[in-house]
Amino acid sequence: MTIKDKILGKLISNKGTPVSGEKLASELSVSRAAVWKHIKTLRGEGYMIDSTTNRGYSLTGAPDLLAPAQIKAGLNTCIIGKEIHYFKEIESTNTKAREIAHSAEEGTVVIAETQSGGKGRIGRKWLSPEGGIWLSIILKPKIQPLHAARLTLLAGLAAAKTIQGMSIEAKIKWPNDVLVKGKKVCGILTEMEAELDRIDYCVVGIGINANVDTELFPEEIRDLSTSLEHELGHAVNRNWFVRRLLEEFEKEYLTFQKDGFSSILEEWRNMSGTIGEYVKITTQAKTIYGEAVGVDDDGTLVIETNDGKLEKIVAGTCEHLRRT
Ligand code: BT5
Repeated sequence: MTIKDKILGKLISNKGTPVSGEKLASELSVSRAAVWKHIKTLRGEGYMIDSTTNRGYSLTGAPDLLAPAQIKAGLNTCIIGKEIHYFKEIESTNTKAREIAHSAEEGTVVIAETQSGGKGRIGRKWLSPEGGIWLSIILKPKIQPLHAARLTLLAGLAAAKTIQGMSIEAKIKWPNDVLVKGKKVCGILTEMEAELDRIDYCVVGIGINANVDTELFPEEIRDLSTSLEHELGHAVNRNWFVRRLLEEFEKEYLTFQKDGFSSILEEWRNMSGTIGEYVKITTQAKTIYGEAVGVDDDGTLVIETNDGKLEKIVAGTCEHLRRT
């Protein structure tokens, strides 16, 4: 964390009560002039900071930014989000997370206000304008690489539960989308580096259309997507949402490591919008139509095809179709 973020953190935790420049300087081992310089920078970024002679600095207003100090104030986690790397703009938080993953602690988060090259699966693009939540979590799970898909389901469950917590009915579309009224509000991209029998790291990227105007999206995506702001009729407090999301994610992740995947999978099934749907599955090799009848222990989707055969789909794109 930079000195500037530390100063902001102290002002936030003081909840509007002034803290003296001298105290800040001695606690952070910098000069009072340096404290003053950082206060000026924070003001330039939109933080409203009063200064009163003899009493010090107090925070009276903050801009709607996902700055680490703002997220961390009140974040109740042990590993996820202990370290947060923040960018106003970045190509892709997943790409950045992969760059730093080897030396990063498990749970480190990369978050950005906008992404210029947000990534979807298999080379697809992810639109990431201002107002959204675009973040990646670095994980070092002690699981077999072939079980890594479970992390995508776990992340989808955490995102869906966080959205549901705002009284918005969220459903998970296999394998990695969260839908509201059939429209995509969140996408997940899990990437990993692994040996045959061991994961070096996984990066779980989560994109949420929080306060995003999806009407401005290109036509082919517009009607298939929605945002939390649109569903609620008002903007969401993104810092609050990120805290809840990281807390929910950590809860699921710790359960997964301690007790295995079965309870997560059961909750996932309960929130699944795919099971019971008539679907079109496109994999690298083929296209399959049928009813989604289940998801097995590894997150593999089971389809009953029109001729009654069961097909297991490990990876692919799923479309919910209406039965004719
Ligand atoms: C995904 O891929 O849904 C994974 C999205 C992951 C995004 C996060 S943001 C943080 C992290 N950093 C990254 O660079 N990525 C991750 P997929 O299932 O392939 O869906 C991609 C498709 O969703 C696109 O081809 C569009 O049709 C559609 N799409 C693109 N942007 C969207 C948006 N903002 N909201 C809804 N749909 C979108």
